[in-house]
Amino acid sequence: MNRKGLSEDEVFSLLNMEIQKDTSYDKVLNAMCTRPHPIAVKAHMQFIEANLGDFGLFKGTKELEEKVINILGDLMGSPDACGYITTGGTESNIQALRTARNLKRKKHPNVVIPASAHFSFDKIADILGIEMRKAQLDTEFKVDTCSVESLIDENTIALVGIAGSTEFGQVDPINKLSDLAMSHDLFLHVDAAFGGFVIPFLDRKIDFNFSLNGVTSITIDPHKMGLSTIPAGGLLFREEACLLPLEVDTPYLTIRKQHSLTGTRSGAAVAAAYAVMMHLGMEGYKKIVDRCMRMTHRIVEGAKELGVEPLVEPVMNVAALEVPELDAVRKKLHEKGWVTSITRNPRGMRLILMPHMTEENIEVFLSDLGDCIS
Ligand code: 0PR
Repeated sequence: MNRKGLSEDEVFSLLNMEIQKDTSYDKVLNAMCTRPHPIAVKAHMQFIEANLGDFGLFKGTKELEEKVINILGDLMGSPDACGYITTGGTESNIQALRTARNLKRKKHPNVVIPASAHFSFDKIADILGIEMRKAQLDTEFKVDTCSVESLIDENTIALVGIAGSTEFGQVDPINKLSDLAMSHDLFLHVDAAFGGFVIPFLDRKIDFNFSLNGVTSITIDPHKMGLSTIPAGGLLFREEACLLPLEVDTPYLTIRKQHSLTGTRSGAAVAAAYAVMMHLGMEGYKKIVDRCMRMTHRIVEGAKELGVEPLVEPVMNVAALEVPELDAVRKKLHEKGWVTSITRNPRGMRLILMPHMTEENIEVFLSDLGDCIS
């Protein structure tokens, strides 16, 4: 640390130098985060001091968190759902499976997850000492429920389904997983970190949430398609009893108990999530999702015109394309400023059409893609 403090101007000139190295979202097609809505940013700044780690001091912010959980629960098919605002999908997934592990009390617990599960489940295996059994996918990259069933044994504590997979934006057959979970008396966690703010607004109706009786917990992230500020993840449980295994005593705080993984916790992100959800409402999110889906279909159609086929017809705002000489094409696109990413199996180009993308830029991208593959 420097011995003498710098002036505000000096500090900001240092910050301004660094922020220029960050990528602006304009040509970013690999991210599941986006520019937060201006109202979320304003609310975040207003609540910048609020620490929900000791929510007895921040009663208003705590009330906002309860309202956010009610709104998310309502969106996920159960206004009575309970939970809390986490730092993101990773923490929500950890905490959901921690509950399952603590409730089921197996010596060598395992969880059956789709092969398409996010890498946060590899972290969970390590942290919680749970074996992750990866079930195969079908030809559309949804989990194959026969493969799931074949992996269940007496040490299985939970199943996981993905509603909006990271690589393909695919939705697993949650209704079938729900039946399996109920018939085997298992916990069913649905990772809708990305899909939670998309699927309810699609024209095609897909069952994936608490409306299915076997679903016990859901991850749904305001800081992805919810357009809120980072860090805002959502963890929802169908029943209050699922929160109990997460409880610890907090003797020297203004509160008696805490359920969160982190101690100190951003109240600003909670206020931001509340503000943007109240501002946009169902109609606002529907418009955003409609626009992202239009851009997704346009990119797939435009790619087809160039002879590039999709690996699967998009369900959500994720396009996966079978691009020849993928690495070379991605490198050339990167030289033109485009940030793309990949699907692993099969290998393809993965493009996520987030709200920061524009219809005009999609046309520029398609023209650049044409140049790069020819
Ligand atoms: N579950 C699913 C289905 C996800 O897609 C992700 C993240 C997570 C859980 C974990 O969420 P957190 O990152 O909030 O803990 N999916 C993206 C990914 O890892 C996140 C992302 C966001 C990637 C912005 C890039 C980026 O620029 O690919």
